Amino acid sequence: MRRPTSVILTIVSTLFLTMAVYRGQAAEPRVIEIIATSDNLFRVVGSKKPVITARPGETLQLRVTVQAHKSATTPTVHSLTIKELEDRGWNVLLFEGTKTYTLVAPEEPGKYVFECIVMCGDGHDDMRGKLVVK
Ligand SMILES: [Cu+2]
Repeated sequence: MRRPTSVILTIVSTLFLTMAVYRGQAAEPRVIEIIATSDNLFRVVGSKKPVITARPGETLQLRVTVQAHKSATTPTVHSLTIKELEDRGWNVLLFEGTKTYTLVAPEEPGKYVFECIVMCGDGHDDMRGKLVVK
């Protein structure tokens, strides 16, 4: 016969496992819709300015749509780069079409500029936005 302590341990660990599964489901990463427009600008859907707001350490799903250049003779390529967070994955090459990238906001509150670092043509110098962590 099993000892009462092991029965209790089994029940407690099952409970914790169940809670972990539920919390995982509740914490589905937020989806942020971003458009890299045909005139080389970032738009964040639902926001007047290209600003992403996140909580410290929040996991984000960036759903990025890249529109083809107006006079596209070569494939359209951009990047979404935060220079100070490059080593944490915030440097993705963007190609025409829609793709989702899972990235984690830094733990340090602040404003971080995201920008395109691929010379994409007119508008490139203004192709940026802000990640606001608070
Ligand atoms: Cu560019």
